[in-house]
Amino acid sequence: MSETMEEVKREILSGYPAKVARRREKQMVVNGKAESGEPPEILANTRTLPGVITQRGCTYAGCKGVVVGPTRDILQITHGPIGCGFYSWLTRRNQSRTREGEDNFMPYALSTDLQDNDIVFGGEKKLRKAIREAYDLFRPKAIAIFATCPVGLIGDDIHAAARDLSAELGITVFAMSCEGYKGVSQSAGHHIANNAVFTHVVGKNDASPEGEFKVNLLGEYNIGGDAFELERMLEELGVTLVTTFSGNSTFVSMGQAPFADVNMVMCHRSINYMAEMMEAKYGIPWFKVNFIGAAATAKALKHLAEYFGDPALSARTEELIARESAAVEAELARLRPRLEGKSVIMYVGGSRAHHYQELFKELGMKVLSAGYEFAHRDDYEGRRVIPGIKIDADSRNIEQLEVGPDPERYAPRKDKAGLEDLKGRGLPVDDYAGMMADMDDGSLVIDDVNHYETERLIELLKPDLVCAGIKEKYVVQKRGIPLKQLHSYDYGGPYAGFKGAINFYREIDRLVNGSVWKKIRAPWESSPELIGSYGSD
Ligand code: CFM
Repeated sequence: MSETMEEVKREILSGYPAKVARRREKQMVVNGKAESGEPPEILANTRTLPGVITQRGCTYAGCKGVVVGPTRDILQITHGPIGCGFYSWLTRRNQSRTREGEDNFMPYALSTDLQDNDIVFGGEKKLRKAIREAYDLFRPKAIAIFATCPVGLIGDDIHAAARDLSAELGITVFAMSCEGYKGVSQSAGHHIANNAVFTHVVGKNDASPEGEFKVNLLGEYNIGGDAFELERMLEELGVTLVTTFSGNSTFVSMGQAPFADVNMVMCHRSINYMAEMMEAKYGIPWFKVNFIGAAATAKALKHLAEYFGDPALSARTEELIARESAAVEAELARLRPRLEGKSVIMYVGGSRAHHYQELFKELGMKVLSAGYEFAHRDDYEGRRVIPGIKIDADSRNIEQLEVGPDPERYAPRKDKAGLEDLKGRGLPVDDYAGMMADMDDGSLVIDDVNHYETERLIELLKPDLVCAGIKEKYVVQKRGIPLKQLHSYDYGGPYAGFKGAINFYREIDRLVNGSVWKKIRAPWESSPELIGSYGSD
């Protein structure tokens, strides 16, 4: 198969001018563990070539939309022209459940609505006025300010405004210089948000949560209710979820994060900075989990029980897994025969293109090709490559916080020997092995896939299903191939945990075995072809 994939790759690259082909070649890799047993190197986290229709989003999207956005009681103000605020208004399906007496500002979109005049004469005064106005209206515990592109260009000092207003109002006000152009993708925005939340929110609440086993869940954003499903399981196990970063979270719960015994990291890409900083400052270790897929969920829960090493917790965990797996098995027995051998290609974000492969494996489906939009080499090849990653001007642009042990609160939860022992038993402590290790040799791994490549891949690989997002959806479906959105879940979900797995199996069966796709005729199949040429030809 690797030979055919090399051919597929060559064929796609042949459509490019030589310079573009040379660059894209490094971002399209046929997977194989070769002699070393390690996956091949891929080029990632670099600028998208001008003119290419990428799937990526901007730094502001990663900061506001992804990491800080789901925290319901932080009032969030976009400093910029109205478009950025408007288009990030409730567009990501991060759900939240407000409890009695709590604030929920998520339905609102607040923006300073910068005008030409502000661009010329400066928008800082307007921002200060907006913060005061928002405070008077909502009386929040915390306000977060997000900069959009023009703000960085005109040089408004949003951090000075935040400091002054924090002192004036007596609440937490913090700002993030997350201008859209700050990085090569939304990934830079994740890092900026991690830094700000770690500095201004984490550890700012001294009320210790109750519970024998306390955990934080990092990199889970409660899309389609995924986090609700995980909360349910943890509660049944008697494990206290101190906070999630940041699905269904609050300013209050994030403030308590340092009380946790361990951090479980779901989406490594968006939150690994937070995991590392919390370990350095408070001594909380982290391990990688994947709650997408029934087997992966069982593994993650077992790892959690092993971390605590408590026999009663282990017994409860085994019971829960046995109980919930029965329903999963029954559904698989029904649906696997209908899906076995079908193929899928998937290009999503910075973690789901990996996580969702578990569910397809359970269905007996084959992942021919997969890729991330904006992940880094470690998300593909594993964290062992981090020391060798070249720091370029774009990544140097993003502040790397220097974090050391907190003089009062640093308390290693496990000693070195304890952590080594856990690693020896297969717990991915402080580690992520990346996507390629889990993919077949000969599958095609693509970073920052673009529109042209997606079309060519469909023609050449003829997959039964494509997984991507809204930008790709209708182009693919008009060709008579179902597309499952793995960002928004197409208004479905949850897909995490055991119950989520069942939801997903059913959805995939509905899509792949639906008869509607065969009835689709693209307009060009019945209309005469139009042929044109350039005047210069
Ligand atoms: Fe992490 Fe995410 Fe993802 Fe992501 Fe995103 Fe997302 Fe995503 Mo869309 S934090 S990297 S920046 S798992 S919004 S909830 S689905 S691209 S794969």
